Amino acid sequence: MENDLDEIPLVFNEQSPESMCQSSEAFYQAIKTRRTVRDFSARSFPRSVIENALLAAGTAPSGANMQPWHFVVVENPEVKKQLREAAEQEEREFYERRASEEWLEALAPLGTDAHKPFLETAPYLIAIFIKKFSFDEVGQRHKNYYTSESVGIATGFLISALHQAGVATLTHTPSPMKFLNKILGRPDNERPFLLLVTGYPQDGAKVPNIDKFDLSETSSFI
Ligand code: IYR
Repeated sequence: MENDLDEIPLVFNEQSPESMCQSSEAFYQAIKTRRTVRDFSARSFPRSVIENALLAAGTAPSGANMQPWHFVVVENPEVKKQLREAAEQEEREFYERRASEEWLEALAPLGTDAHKPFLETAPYLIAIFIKKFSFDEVGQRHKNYYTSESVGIATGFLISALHQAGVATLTHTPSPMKFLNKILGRPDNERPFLLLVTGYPQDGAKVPNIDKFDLSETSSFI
């Protein structure tokens, strides 16, 4: 019986094994230079860089191709100020009351505190939302699947795309983040996932002297 699947030929760039080894090494060398930056310059860059990175993020695989993400790019200084004020209020609660001793100890090497000046300094903030469900063109509500996994993958694509375009990022997670819906006017079916701070690092920016696990610690081959 003929099915009605609408299919097109796959476009796949096969490489020789030698080229695969080189490409994988080159990508590793490039991505390992990405560092989370907390001191941003106020210098800006073309919005098309952000748009291209968002297009790249939107190519991520997602549960049933529901693409359960929404990105709000904030450039407006007044809105950034509101976000900073709301985030710092939550962060003060976190550092002074909510966080356990164990959590504060884990954060100590990063030197973070409740001050988030980068939310006003950095040229673009990207608020990323998870859509637990969506509405189609006729307003019919439908469920999305594997939403955290999907948005996590898309965010990984976004961070990688920005990095290779020369944009530094900070994955900021004020908690709770409900204020993002309010300030950015997003509906209730969207849950804040992450606030991605993007820009150039401040001249002379420093980062914590920390390293990543070895392959033998993160992976096993059977
Ligand atoms: N959201 C707080 C605390 C914080 C938590 C983790 I886990 C980090 O890796 C970094 C910070 C803040 O932004 O300061």
